[in-house]
Amino acid sequence: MPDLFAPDTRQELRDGAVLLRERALAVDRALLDAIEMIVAQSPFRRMVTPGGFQMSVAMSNCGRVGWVTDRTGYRYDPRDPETGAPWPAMPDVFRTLVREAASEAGFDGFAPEACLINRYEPGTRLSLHQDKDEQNYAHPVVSVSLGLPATFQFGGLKRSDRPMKVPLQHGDVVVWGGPSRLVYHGVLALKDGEHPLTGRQRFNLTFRKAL
Ligand code: MD3
Ligand code: FE
Repeated sequence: MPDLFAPDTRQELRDGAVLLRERALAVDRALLDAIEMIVAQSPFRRMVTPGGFQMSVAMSNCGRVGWVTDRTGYRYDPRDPETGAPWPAMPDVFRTLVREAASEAGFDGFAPEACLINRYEPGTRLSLHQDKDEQNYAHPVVSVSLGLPATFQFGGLKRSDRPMKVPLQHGDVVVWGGPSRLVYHGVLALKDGEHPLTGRQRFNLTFRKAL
């Protein structure tokens, strides 16, 4: 019998997009410690788009390849262009969480080789875009939010489709698969605040099967 009073931790945002509220809470400190280790090797940096604009989001990566942008375009690169070294390895705590969350959303065996780490500070935003630099859209994208809350926007397959707004909070995990894999999405300017674990920052981990 379904428990009518159970908190609705699992929410289908649209076709193929499943929000698992607070799914990462049990490992939040381990995730933040791992981010700290990663950015000690490959520091956060604000990359430049092919159009010549500097992004307000600061980024780093871990895993076999990392997402980068510069004047020549977007790509997945096995090396950090800033250091010339391979990206730090993907920590087991990332791998396990994301594999389990994907499975709960209906995608068994999700083994991403890329993890993009986004850092937001008050005022930072990410304009509407599609994630299209991967080889195979049959795999989902999984995102994990940590720290200050943000308002996430997602629309449809056309930029002109009116976006919906969803608050994403500390510990929330979203799995974007199937018909949702190519929807336009973005993040509104981060409001100022103070989070007990991250201070005036929000981090977002985005896991992709890139190759
Ligand atoms: C829907 N990151 O890194 S997470 C990105 O909060 C990105 O930093 C945002 O968009 C952030 O590309 C949003 C939620 C998300 C991530 C990837 C998606 C939603 C997505 C890919 C396809 C569809
Ligand atoms: Fe994206």
